[in-house]
Amino acid sequence: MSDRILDTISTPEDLKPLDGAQLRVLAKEIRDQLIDTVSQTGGHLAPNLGVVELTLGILRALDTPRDRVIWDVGHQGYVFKLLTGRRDRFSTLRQYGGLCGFPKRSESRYDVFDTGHASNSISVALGLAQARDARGTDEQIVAVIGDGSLTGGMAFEALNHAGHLGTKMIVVLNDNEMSISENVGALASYLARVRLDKRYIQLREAVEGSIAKVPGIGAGLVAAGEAAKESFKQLVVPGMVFEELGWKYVGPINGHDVQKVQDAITWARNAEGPVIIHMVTHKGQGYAPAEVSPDEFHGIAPFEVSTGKVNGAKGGPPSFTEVFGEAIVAEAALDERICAITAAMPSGTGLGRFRDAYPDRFFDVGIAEQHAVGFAAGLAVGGRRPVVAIYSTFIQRAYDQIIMDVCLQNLPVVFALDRAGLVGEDGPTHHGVFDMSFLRAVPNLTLCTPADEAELVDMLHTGLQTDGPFAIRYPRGKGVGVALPREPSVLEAGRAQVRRTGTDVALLAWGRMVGVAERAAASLMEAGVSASVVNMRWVKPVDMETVAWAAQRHDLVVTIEENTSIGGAGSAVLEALADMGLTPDVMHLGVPDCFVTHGAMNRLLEEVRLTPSGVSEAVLGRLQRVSESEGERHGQTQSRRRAR
Ligand SMILES: Cc1ncc(C[n+]2csc(CCOP(=O)(O)OP(=O)(O)O)c2C)c(N)n1
Repeated sequence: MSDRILDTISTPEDLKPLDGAQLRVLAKEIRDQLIDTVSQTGGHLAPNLGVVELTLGILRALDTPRDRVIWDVGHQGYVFKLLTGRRDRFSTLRQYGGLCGFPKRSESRYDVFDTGHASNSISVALGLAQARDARGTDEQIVAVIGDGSLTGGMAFEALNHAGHLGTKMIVVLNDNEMSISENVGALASYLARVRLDKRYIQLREAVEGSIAKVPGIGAGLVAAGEAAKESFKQLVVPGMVFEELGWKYVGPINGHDVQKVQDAITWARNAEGPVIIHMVTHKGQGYAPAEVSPDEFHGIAPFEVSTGKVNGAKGGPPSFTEVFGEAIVAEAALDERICAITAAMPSGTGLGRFRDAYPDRFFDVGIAEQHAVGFAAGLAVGGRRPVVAIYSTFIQRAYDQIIMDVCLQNLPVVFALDRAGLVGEDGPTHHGVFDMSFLRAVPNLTLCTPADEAELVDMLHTGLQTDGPFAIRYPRGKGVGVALPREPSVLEAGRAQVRRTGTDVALLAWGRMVGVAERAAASLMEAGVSASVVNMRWVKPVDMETVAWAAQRHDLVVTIEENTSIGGAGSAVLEALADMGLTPDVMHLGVPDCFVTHGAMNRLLEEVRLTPSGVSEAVLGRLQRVSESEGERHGQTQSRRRAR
């Protein structure tokens, strides 16, 4: 029998009788559990280690699930999951069929909102608070947002709106000075001043105390009116920026002290209007390797607990991300106009070397994808050659800026869209399966996808030589192991590469699906079906000539893309066929019209049948149906003839 306190916590109510000593033991048990599980499943370790006491304090002060907690991004919600009835399933975290790595309403009634993309929690909380007021109920609404996520425009927009409405709600600002990497921006510097400058706090206490005590002066100051009071406050009150926006500011508070967290929330729940509580925490708290490298342990693959080293064989081909990171440094050496922009993900997008080599040409704009694209547009108008490196899923935030700020004006901005396609354990909030559909609708944009890492180098080079918007989408994970070009080449836009010529079926594939098509062709061959394989390379412009060749020389044309099957590369082929008046038998394979769950990448590719066997079975099934229906037609014709 376990004697862990953690094993006695079935609901947050079980936390309430615990005393300070028991809470400290529980916090240690939670950290051990987090480390143990995430070392096996991989996941967001450092953010969760940093919010153990903060989560305990919130849950003790509130009455959940009646009171509502919204976790911004949601990657720091593991502790919440452990304490809200999901401890027994915690080992299934991020596994196929197991607990999601982010809040999920379908998983628990404690999860109020499915999050994954940053900076929307205050908006959602405000909506919930307005709905509560309209209903006339009195539950508390709490958004927990990190200092990194507070850099996102949506968070500012919501602060602005809520401050104006004066709606009762609580924002817990979890300030650990880190986004994934070090947090950036003027607001981060402001928070640092508030956090670090003890003089603010001492001065505030001293001055507030003395004003109250000295007869005449304190009263005189108040009598001098609001203006004097406000300018005086500005000097001495931390968090004045928030106060000016209509929020009550509380803090800074030690977010590793459960009692202090609990007291602050309890105070805020009785206050009028919107309250922001500034809590200071340490990312990675309690596990030395994560404390030393909180960025590496932000999201980590399975690792060895004693050393903090990631498991698995080193070596093998470099990842697409690494190849991009090297290629852009090489390009920048030859063209001083080239700039690189990341939205808070310098290492995730492979820009670490660029940042070190060209600090003046490197911009981390914070979690601000819309601004990143608008900013790139300005750079381009000013004669620079910006490369915006953003994951496929997060560029969704900047669709309007892509259309209006970049493409309408045909500006030379290169979009390097990493993590395109399925991404595995992070699940539906992170799969990059829409970009081909929403990007190919935009005029002036060229859109391509490399089948291997060598092509990525050439495509980046091609993009930088192109006088107009250019997007490259490439997948998470390792390349296929081909040699990289010594000198990158310019590829002809809209020219596909035929990799194998057959007679029965044409497999037209994009990106990582080219390798899948090649393997499918090999197994089709064994089944007596001869397949051509084309690396289509370009989504826009699509290669009309090759599409026509495929249609005219094969019984069946099959399109294969790691993107939603709606409106993507396969649709481009269908449109091309329609435009050319060609009507071959076509099969259209892609991610089905649903949100694909989380789990190991291979498992997910299997689920959507984008594997060699999935493709070959689909092709054989179709050929079989075609021959059966032809047989039927043939049979009908025969019997009609006989009847005549
Ligand atoms: C729109 C969007 N862009 C980028 C990301 C990737 N991302 C996930 S967490 C994170 C940093 C969040 O920092 P913070 O809010 O301070 O939380 P912490 O991890 O420090 O607790 C980033 C950039 C995202 N989830 N959503």
